[in-house]
Amino acid sequence: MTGPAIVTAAICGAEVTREMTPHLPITAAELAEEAARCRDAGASVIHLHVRKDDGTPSQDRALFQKALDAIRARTDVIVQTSTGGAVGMSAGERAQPLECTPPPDMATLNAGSLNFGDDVFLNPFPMVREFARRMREKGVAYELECYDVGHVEACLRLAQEGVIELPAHFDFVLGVRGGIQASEENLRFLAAKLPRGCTFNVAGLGKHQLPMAALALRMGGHARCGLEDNIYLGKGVLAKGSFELVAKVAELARAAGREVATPAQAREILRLPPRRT
Ligand code: KMH
Ligand code: ZN
Repeated sequence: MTGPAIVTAAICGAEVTREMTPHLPITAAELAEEAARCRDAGASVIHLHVRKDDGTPSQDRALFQKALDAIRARTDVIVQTSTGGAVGMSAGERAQPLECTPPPDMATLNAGSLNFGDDVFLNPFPMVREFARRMREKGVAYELECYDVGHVEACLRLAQEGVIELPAHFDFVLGVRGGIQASEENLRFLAAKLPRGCTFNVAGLGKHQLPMAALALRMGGHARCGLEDNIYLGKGVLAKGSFELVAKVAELARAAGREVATPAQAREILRLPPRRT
């Protein structure tokens, strides 16, 4: 596969704080500014979390609406809202971005539970089924978040149940303490599990972000980067924003002989309808 490569920018997340990096966008205006910078650097998808003004992670519908409106006014990127939120949030809290108008193009669908550092990130099957149902109802495409091999197998089972449809777009999150770790062997093992026609994205955590992106791009997959997963551009050097990481991943894509996908090309690859207005 040598088609265009989708670069997803995870610009905010729920765990990174301003104490860890002063470059974290928090308000709707900052998120929109960062989304536009990432688009200029080569991102076609923005993975979006929101925060309260004091930086606390939130899944509040009104905050998502404000951020979505601000991003849509600035740039044509595909916005993928989180339904993962932060550990400990209830299903009701987490599902709120699906209620925005118009709904987001995409949302994450977390495929299974796991230890998440010293916490537990809960995604029991009834919750996954309900989130998938709501996404279908709203016409929101899902990216299947898999933190371990069992999550990929769970997706295949959910497809057999008719909860999700294949082919679908997967995100392999590699390196959570409690999930599958970031290595070439693991990524190849996960990718080999996908049925024909499925696409995958790789989100390597911390120092694994750029090497795993490079590998995924050589394998014909897509790559996610950004401050949600990694705040460093190099050893001890903070990225001035997710856009610097996007620029690096875009270079890696070109080095792998891939064109960097525009939002229109990404829509085609991800089987998304035209941009909502
Ligand atoms: N913050 C993590 C616990 C998602 O966005 O869907 C979950 C997460 C996944 O970030
Ligand atoms: Zn996230």
